[in-house]
Order: sequence, then C-alpha cells, then structure tokens
Amino acid sequence: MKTHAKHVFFAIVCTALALSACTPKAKPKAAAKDEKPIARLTLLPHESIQPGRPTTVIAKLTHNKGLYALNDNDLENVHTSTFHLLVIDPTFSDYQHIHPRPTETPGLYSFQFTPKMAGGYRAWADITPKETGQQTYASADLGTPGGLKINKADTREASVGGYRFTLSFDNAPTSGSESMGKITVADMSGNPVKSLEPVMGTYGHIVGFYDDFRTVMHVHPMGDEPGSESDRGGPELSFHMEPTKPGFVKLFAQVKIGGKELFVPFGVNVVKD
Ligand SMILES: [Cu+2]
Repeated sequence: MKTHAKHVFFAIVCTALALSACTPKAKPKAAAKDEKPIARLTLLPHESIQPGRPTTVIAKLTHNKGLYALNDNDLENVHTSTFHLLVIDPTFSDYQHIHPRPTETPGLYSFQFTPKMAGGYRAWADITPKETGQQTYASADLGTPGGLKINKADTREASVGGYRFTLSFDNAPTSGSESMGKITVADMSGNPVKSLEPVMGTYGHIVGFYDDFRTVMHVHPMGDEPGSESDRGGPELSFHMEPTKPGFVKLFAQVKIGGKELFVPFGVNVVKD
C-alpha cells in the first residue's frame, strides 16, 4: 500500500483475513491472506443487553499464539487510546466508538455500553500490538445479533446536529483501486464550518462497516492533525480509501463541533474492479 500523505492511514481487515493496514507511524507489509489476527476478543457478559440500559462489559484481548492476555503494555497508544472498540447493530444504525479502560486486573478492560437497539451487537477491537506495530482487528458479539437488515442506499448527504455533511469521491469507490474521499461540513444555511474540534487526536474518525458484517475500515483525514485542543479544522476532511472488496459500506464520520460529538452516516456502494 502506498502512503500518500503524512497523516493518512487506512485499513481493511476482517476477522478471518488480515488484509492490509498502514499508519503514519508504522508502514507494515500487507499481511498474508491466511494469517490469523494476532489477538482474540472476548466480551462478558455477552447476553442480556437491553435497549436504553447501561451495562458494564468486561473485555479481554488474548494473544492468539501465546494465549496470554494482552494489556496496555503490549499495545501502542493510537489516537489517544490503546484500545478502540467499534460497535454496531445488524441494521447499521447504532454505531458507537468506545474506549475500554484497564481494570485493576491486568489484561481485563471494562466499559459501559448502552444499546439503542434491541438484539445483539458486533464489536471490533481496533488495536496495534507492539509486537507487530500493525493495526489489527478482533471481533466478538454482544448478545446475539439477529439477521442483517441494512438499507443499502448510496447516501452522500446527511444532516446531523444542525450541520450538513456532504461526501464525494474523485473516483467511484472500486475494489482494488484508490479513491480520494472528501467530506464537506456546512451549517444549515450552507456556510462552510471551520470549527471542527479535535476528537481523539484528529478532526475526524471515518469508520466503515461492510455488509458482510465482518469487514471494517478505519480512516483518518489527511493533512495536519490538531496540535492542541484549541486547534480547529474543516470545512473539508479529505481521506484516502482503497477498498479491498466490492459491497455496500456504511460509513460514519465522527466529528466534534461546539463540544458535541456527532456521528454522521453515509452509504457507499463499492463496485467491482
Ligand atoms: Cu479514528
């Protein structure tokens, strides 16, 4: 994978196939297709989650070969956290980005989870083990997710929190090809918004979930990252995408404006090369 700018990274990984990942810090080689993810994720409890009810969940990352629990000393701090958890329901409507915190027991993390939807969720641990320096994902379920019910409409515009977000690409997203995406932020009158606040060390987290319910991607905007909490970004967030497979991708941009975090949903159909 080519690196186009200092602050770009892009990764698509599924639970069975570690496909590729690159970060500004570490430029890894593409993983072999049959290479197993380095870590396994376990979530307890995985039953009895209920809409609107906060549940404390214990998360454990286990090294796949060594079978020992990974803790903060084994993980790189990436965008202000060693452990990002990306959680979504099978309708792809309730996406949550959670940072599990270490407990007093080494190797065990905990977090509060409040589902909006009934039924189960799937969660991906987004981690960078020091052993490899490569971003990797490991997934587990919370409850028992039902069948997928995804609205696969191509959606390039969204209004969230009193702002308008528009997504565009220089080339139609195609499997195996690079395309540059751009998210433009405006207020409801159409004025450009230049007051994007840092959220976990960047002006935006762009996370995509494929309709196979296995493959996720996590991209950050190109250009300078915020150097301090008072820095501001926008009105455009440009990012680099290189989808490894065709299919529908539900894309969420996580941004912060006026002290509020916003999750902006888009739908993108990646066509076959
Ligand atoms: Cu991110």
